[in-house]
Amino acid sequence: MKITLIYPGIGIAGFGKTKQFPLNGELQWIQHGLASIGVYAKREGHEVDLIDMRTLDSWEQFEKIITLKNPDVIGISVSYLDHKPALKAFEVIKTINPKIVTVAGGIFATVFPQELLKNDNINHVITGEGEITFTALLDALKKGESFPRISKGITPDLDSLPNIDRELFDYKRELNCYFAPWHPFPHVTMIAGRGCPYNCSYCQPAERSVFGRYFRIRSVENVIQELRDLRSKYDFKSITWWDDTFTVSPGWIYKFCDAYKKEGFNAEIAACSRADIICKNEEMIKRLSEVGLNWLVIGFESGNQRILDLLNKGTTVEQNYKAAEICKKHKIKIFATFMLGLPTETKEEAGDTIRMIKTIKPEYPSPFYFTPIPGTDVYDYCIKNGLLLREDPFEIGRTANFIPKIKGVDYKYLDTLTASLSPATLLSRIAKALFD
Ligand code: B12
Ligand code: SF4
Repeated sequence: MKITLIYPGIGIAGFGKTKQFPLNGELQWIQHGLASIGVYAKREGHEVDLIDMRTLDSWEQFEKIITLKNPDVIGISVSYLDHKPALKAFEVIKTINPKIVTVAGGIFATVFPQELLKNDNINHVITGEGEITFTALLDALKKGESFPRISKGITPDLDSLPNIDRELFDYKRELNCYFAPWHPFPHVTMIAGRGCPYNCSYCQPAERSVFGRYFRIRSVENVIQELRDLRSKYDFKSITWWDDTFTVSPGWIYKFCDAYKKEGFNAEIAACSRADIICKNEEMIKRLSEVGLNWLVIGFESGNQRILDLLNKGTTVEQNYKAAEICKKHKIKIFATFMLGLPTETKEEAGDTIRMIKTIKPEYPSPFYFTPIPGTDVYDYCIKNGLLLREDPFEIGRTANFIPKIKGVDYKYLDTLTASLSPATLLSRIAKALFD
């Protein structure tokens, strides 16, 4: 069967920006989900290619490509940010050839499948992890068998999945686009595990509706064999780990560091962690820094304990400050995310966050105005209390910007507060807002 996967990542920037902004990762990095589904289907004997809509110039060009390819099945990854172009793509496909079987998956499809089931241009919706069930659908179609309109993806054993097929995308774009400022090229992104054991209310339960309640991680051997393969193909010099909390299992990290060193890898590493994990595992952080970790993304979120508790973050203000000290001690640069303008946040509480940013002085400060993400507990709170400012409840816009998001927040005051931050912070604020 001929399968085309589509990454509709033009929700913010629109068509035709990839060449103009080679260092904007949102325009360049591959999407692991589609690269994983694609390679799995290929392994089972299907012919798979991919359209990355970010590289196209117009809907006319999209139409031409679909007409030319005329595949049997098209699978589209649907996120909130890209759900409009995704829906339009389904419509265009069905206008060109109603016989092409269309499949929707991804986080939007998982959290709000009923929104997609309403749409006649979509034949099947697969929720959760797609590798096994998408391929089962292809096998059924090949045999002329029926398949349910909606199915829940079977959770795969991560070690049994083939290495993702990065070259379904134009991979040189990711090789030449770092995540952590000034990381050397070639750069690759990696994922070791899926799921997160924490329960932050601005993130869950949406995230675990895709990956389940439990954190799963590939074996160290499995990860190392992928890195070996990437080294022989691309000789990479930096890695960004997309795992939500790369450092969640210290035992795994120690084993990984030993294997990474023994295999002679020396790429610089960026990964995500949490303040509480860093404070409880300073030795682990030291070990990671010894093998090349030089950037940690830490969601400090707030400098106020009531707000941290409201977010169910599971961390303390003291841990935020201490985690930053530990990173500095071990020469790890901090990519720090903060949220301002949360429901019920007072001016004093927002001030605590600004003070924290000024005290910690992260190398890359990323403070933004809180965006309620559909499928999360805080989003439900905002809906229940009529706080959303936007009319379309699925239109989240960019999280990384400074525009008003919810009612009851004095954004003018927050603008004044954030204006007092360092030029570096303001620069990152401008850079991040480029496409708004
Ligand atoms: C890496 C990442 C990014 C990168 C994206 C790089 C890229 N090109 O993919 C960057 C930094 C650019 C980014 C941006 C954003 N992100 Co982001 N991101 C992630 C992160 C950490 C990893 C994504 C990933 O690779 N996961 C692993 C793969 C294997 O999973 P997957 O993509 O979901 O795919 C599986 C299933 O969804 C399904 N599936 C996916 N597509 C399809 C298609 C079909 C046909 C089928 C059948 C199945 C299927 O099968 C796949 C394999 O099992 C996730 C958190 C997470 N752990 O997933 C957040 C996450 C997805 N991001 C999130 C958000 C909010 C954003 C932004 C809106 C932030 C912003 N800038 O404003 C944007 C939106 C970008 C967009 N175009 O949608 C949220 C989404 C929350 C929600 N409820 O929707 C998440 C869950 C983080 C969080 N915990 O809150 N992100
Ligand atoms: S914000 Fe991070 S730590 Fe919290 S639940 Fe989401 S992925 Fe897990």
